[in-house]
Amino acid sequence: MMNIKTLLVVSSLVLLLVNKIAAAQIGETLRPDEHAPLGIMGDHYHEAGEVMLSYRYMSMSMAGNADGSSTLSPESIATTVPNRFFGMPGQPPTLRVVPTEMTMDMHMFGIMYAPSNRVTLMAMLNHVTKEMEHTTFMGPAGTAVLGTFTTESSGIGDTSLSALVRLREDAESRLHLTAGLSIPTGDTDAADQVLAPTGMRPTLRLPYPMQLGSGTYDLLAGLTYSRFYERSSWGAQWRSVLRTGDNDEGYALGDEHRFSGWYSWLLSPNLSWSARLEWYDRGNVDGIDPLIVAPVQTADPLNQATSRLDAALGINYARPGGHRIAFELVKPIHQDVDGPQLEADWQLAAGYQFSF
Ligand SMILES: [Cu+2]
Repeated sequence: MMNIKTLLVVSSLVLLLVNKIAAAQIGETLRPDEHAPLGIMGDHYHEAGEVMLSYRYMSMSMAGNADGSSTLSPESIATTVPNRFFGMPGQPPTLRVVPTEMTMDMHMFGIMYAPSNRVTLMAMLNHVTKEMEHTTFMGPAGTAVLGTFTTESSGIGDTSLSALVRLREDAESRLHLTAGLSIPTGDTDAADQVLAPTGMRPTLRLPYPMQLGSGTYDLLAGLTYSRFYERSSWGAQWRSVLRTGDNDEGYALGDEHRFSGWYSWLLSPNLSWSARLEWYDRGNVDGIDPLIVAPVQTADPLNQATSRLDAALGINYARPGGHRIAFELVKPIHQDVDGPQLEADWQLAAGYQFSF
């Protein structure tokens, strides 16, 4: 038999929980645009004691090659672009393997918890699948196609831990800082079978864009501002990923910087839509992995930098009880790549968030 003291403790705990859930269920209607468009990470913080669980699916697609802002055909790459490994055994003078398409699918799981009103902690885990299609040209010269092949890598990506620090808040605006660390839980030694210009099918370490993680501890920094009106809002965010040192393979990926601005309109108290512009910049790979050697542009550390202006349209939906659903579609409007390099084509994100 439970004694009266235990019964009292248990029943008050149950009451507390019921009360918390009921409060969340009734809760004041959430503004859908209180969260930025879905492509923005770490866009909001929480009140002390709040927890948020989130799932986000992102699909990215790249197609066609360019150098700078001008497009390049596979034939011109295969016959005119020098292979940096020429002179090593079996390496042709030009890039005889040309990537034509790439897709990346990502499942991201996040948890946010606010130990105080000033600080919200955020952890993000993700699973990534990358696929790249290639055309292999026959032998060391000419435009005869030997065949096509696809490489794939799949697994856990890098894990991030961040703190979001509230700097200023009033009835209409918010400003917060993000500081975090990305932990190299993603592989940097993924391998797959390729079709070489000789017709052989060796299994090789995959080039830089196909690896799952950076292999380095990366610093995450950002600043986010949001301003709210009765039926609309806007915001701006700067976010950077800064690499520290080199990874076990002997290189560091380029730093990444993003500047984003958005405007959201309420369609109803539950639904908003948004338009967003983002400028994205990534540097070249610093150093080289001695096991990444192939007559393909992606194996060159100096063919990785890119600058891009993206435009995005999104929808946010929020309902009482702490549930949120959001979508965003991103399309590049200008790109400048250190080429030859595949160009970004489009990106789609869909997400669900639950806070209590
Ligand atoms: Cu949150």
